[in-house]
Amino acid sequence: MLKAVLAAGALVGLVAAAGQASAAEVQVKMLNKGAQGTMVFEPAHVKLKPGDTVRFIPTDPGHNAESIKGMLPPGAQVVKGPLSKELVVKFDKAGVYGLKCTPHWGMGMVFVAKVGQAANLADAEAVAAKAPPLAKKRLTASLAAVK
Ligand SMILES: [Cu+2]
Repeated sequence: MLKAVLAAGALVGLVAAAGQASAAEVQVKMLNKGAQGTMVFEPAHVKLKPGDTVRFIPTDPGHNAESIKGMLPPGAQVVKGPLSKELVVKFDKAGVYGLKCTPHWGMGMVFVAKVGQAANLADAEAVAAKAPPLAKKRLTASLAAVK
């Protein structure tokens, strides 16, 4: 009996280890109002491993997720999701990624993902510095948070 319990425990351990090795999915809500204010991605920043995905969920309609020009690693795919639709983005290449909601860029609706080592962090910070004031504020905070 004890032997069987130990075997079952070992099996659970193996399954858990396999789960950690495979890609993870993070869910990000697109909201009119969240804990950090109006027009937000929630969470506003995440740390990922290469191959992980983010599912952008249109909890409130009228939002999307689009790559911010110059805020993605060299060779990474530019994304532009449709308004009010769910979008799943796979982050294959290491680096820092900035995304925005197209209609609410000026209101600071931005998102940052750091995947593995962020070799392009200085470039991303330079882009953030030139963003509209609210976007700049949130991008700068998120870039600092994932550093
Ligand atoms: Cu929006």
